[in-house]
Amino acid sequence: MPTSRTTLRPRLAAAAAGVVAALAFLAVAELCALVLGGAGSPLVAVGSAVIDLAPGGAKDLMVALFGTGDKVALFVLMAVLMLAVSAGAGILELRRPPFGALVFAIGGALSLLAVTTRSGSGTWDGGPSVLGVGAAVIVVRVLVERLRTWRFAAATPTRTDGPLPERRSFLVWTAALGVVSIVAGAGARLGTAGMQRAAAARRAIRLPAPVNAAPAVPAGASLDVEGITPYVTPNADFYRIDTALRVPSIDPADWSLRVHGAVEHEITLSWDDLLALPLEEHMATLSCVSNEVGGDLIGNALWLGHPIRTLLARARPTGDADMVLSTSEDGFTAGTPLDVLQDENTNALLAVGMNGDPLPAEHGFPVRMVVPGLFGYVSATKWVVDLEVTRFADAQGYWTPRGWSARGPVKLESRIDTPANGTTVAVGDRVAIAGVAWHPHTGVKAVQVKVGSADWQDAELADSVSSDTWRQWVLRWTATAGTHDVRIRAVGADGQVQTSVQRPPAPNGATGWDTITLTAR
Ligand SMILES: Nc1nc2c(c(=O)[nH]1)N[C@H]1C(S)=C(S)[C@@H](COP(=O)(O)O)O[C@H]1N2
Ligand SMILES: [Mo]
Repeated sequence: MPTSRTTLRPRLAAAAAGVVAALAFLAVAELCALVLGGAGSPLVAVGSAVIDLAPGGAKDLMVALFGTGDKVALFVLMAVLMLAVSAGAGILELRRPPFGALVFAIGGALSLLAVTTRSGSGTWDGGPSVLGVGAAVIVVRVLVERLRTWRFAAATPTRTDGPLPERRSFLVWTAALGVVSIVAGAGARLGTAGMQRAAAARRAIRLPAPVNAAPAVPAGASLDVEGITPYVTPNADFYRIDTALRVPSIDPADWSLRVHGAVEHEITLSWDDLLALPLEEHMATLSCVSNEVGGDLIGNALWLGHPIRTLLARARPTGDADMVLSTSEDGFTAGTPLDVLQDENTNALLAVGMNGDPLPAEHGFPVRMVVPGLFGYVSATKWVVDLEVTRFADAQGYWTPRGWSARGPVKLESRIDTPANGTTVAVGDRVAIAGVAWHPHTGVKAVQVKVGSADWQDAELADSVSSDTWRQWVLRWTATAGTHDVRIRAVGADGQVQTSVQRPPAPNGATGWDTITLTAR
C-alpha cells in the first residue's frame, strides 16, 4: 500500500490546477489587451474598481500602512486573494465539478463588470475578460480531469508498481501551462506598459516650428464636389500598410538613427538631435504599390521633417554606392536610390510630423521616411532606426525577393471618386464626375474623361499645390439616356498620357484607366 503514488496530495494538486487556471486567465487577458492596444486589461480595471469601491477608512488604512506604496500593496493584496480563491476553486472543481469552473466564471463576470463600467471603456474592452475566463475554465477542467485520471490509476491495485504516465501527464501539463502563462502574461503586460509609455511620450511632444512654414493650402486646391477625396487626408483616414502584426511602440527617448555603411562619417542621431536640426514642411502624396486601379491605398499629408539629403551630405557617401537601405525597428527594410535621396529637388524627409501632429503610432512614430515620387515599399520606412548606404547589387529591401521590383517610382494614375460605379441618374441631370489624379514629383496637367463613345473631354482641375501631390478634377456632365462606360486618363506635367494597358500591382504598380458605368433614364 504505501507507495509514493498513494502519498499524492490531491488537494495540493487541485489547488495548483486552480492557480494555473488563474494564471491562464491573466495571460490570455493581457495578450488580448495588448492586441487591443492596451485597453481592457482586467488587472488595471479590477484594481481601479477596488480603489473606487473601497470605503474611505480602508483607503486611509492602506495609505497609513504602505504610504506611497499603497498601489503596489493593493496589487499584492489582490494577487494573494486571487491565488487563494483560485486554489480553492481548483479543489472545489475536484470535489464538486463544475462548481470550481463556476467560481472562475463568476470571477470573469466581475472582471467584465469592472472593465466595462470604467469611464471611457470601448466596445471591445470586454474581450480580454471574456477570452481570459474562457481559458481559465478550460484549463481548470482539463487539469482536474487529468488529476482524476491519475488518482484513479493510482488507486487501481494492479497498477501500483512502475511509473504512472497519468501522474506525469498531470504534472507536465500543469507545469507547462503555468510557465507559458507566466511568460506570456508578463511579456504582454510589459508590452502594454511600453506601448502606454510611448503613447504618453507622444502626447507630451511639442514639435518645433519648421524653418519654411508651408503656406496654407489654397482654397483652389479643393473643388466643391460632394464625395470627392479631400485634398489633405486626415491622419485618422490615412491608409495603413505594413508588415507589423503589432504596431511598434517606441519611446523617443530610446530612439536613435544610425547612418552608416559606405560613408566617410558614421552618424548617430538621437530624438533630441533630430529635433534640434532645421525641420521643413512639405506636402506629399504617398501611395502603395499594391494599389489597384481605382483603389484607395493613397493619401496626401503635410509632412514635417529634416531633409535626408542634408544628413547624407554630412555622412559623405563613398565609392559606387547607389542605394540607401533603411531598416525599421521591427526589421522591415526598403532600398531607396541614393541619387533620389541626395537630389536637391526631391524633398525626401526624415519625418516626425504628419498634418501638424507627431506621427501617429501606426504611421511610424517617432520617425519615418517620406520620399515624393516613390512607392512606400521602396522609400517610406516607418519606425526607421537605421540607414545603410550600400549598393543595389549588394542589398535588397523587404519586398524585392518577394516578387516586387527593386525600384518603385510611382506611376501616372487617376481615380474616379464619384459617382459610384453603377449609379443611375435621371436624364438631363447635371452629374459631377470627379476624383483625383497624381504623378508625384512630376505633377498632373490634365485629366480627360470619355463618356461612352463621345470624344475625350478635358475635366476642370483644382489648383496644383505642388508637383508632389495629387490634384482634384471634375467633369460636370449632363446625363443622356442610356448606360455609359465612363473612363478617365491623366496627362502628366511632362506630357505623358496615362496608359490604357491594364497591369496588376505586381511587380511595380498597376496601370490602366479607372472606369465606371453610369445609367441615365
Ligand atoms: N516599418 C515599415 N515601414 C513601412 C512598411 C512596413 O511594412 N514596415 N510598409 C511600407 C509600405 S508598403 C507603404 S505603402 C507605406 C505605407 O505607409 P502608411 O501606412 O503610413 O500609409 O509604408 C511603408 N513603410
Ligand atoms: Mo505599400
